[in-house]
Amino acid sequence: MKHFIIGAAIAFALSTPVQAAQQLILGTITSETSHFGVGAEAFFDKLEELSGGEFTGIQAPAGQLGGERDLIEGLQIGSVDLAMVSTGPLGNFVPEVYAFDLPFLFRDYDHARKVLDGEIGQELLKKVDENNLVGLAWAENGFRHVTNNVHPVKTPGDLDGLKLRTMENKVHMAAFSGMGAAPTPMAFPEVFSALQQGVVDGQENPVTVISASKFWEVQKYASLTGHVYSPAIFLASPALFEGLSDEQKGWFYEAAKAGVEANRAEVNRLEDSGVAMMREHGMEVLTDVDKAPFAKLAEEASYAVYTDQYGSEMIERIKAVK
Ligand code: EAX
Repeated sequence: MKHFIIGAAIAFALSTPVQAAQQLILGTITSETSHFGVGAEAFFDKLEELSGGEFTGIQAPAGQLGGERDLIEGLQIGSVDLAMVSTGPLGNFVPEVYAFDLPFLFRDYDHARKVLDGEIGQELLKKVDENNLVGLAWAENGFRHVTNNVHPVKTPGDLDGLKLRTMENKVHMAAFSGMGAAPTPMAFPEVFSALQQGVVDGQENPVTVISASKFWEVQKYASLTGHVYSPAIFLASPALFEGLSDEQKGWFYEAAKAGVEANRAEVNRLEDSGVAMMREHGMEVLTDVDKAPFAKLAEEASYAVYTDQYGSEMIERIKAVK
């Protein structure tokens, strides 16, 4: 079953009083068929199944309800029921989560998924819950790569002076300043037009987002720097969640697990096919990037953003997960 509506229908759904908590809206900022959209569909399918139809839901995709920061603020005040967002702006609300945004910390997808699904991930979900949000499960955005319109990025020197859109994330901004770029934080819904108009030269996102957003229409060069593993997260509003019974809450946690499974499967699919798709649409994609010089500069410039406040124990724990 399709669980998304667009445009005016969103306003109608938001304004139409429905039987309490019967129809829920889940906000994302990528398309309804993206790795987030696929996850949201699986979430609602499972929630409907477990609740025997007591809970149904619709996506508000592609930034219909604003950027990720807006979605998180909406969850906190109760104007948004559910959201599936990257951790980009989440550190502004739950600073401990910045640990997951540190550049070149995660070795690969297997390492990242083991950390997020293990005790460290559970610990940080509890930190999310302590900040007027409900963390249902860690999902996945993907390893982030640099794209731009000026020239191929082979070495950090190629980043010198590039105006690069980043998420509203102070770890990422510090990392790119350290690598020589000029980081420009911006909410995702503004990125495509900013690239089109040349307000920024480039941006950085996983293959999943590059393909879902058709960035090849406004970006010429891509370099698979893989500089950050970008988690995502299923979030619920405390206003919604606190009104549920323990059994009903269990349905939401189970539905989020089903959503993560579908989301990660889509990330795997796009990681396999995304580079070819980017090339088919005219992008020049550099795949054999020497990451070491990028990692040195990025770590020197950004790890202190986290360790100054929390020390390096969590970093060592994450590295120790095999
Ligand atoms: O959540 O803002 C970003 O670049 C995010 O990676 C994207 O919106 C997916």
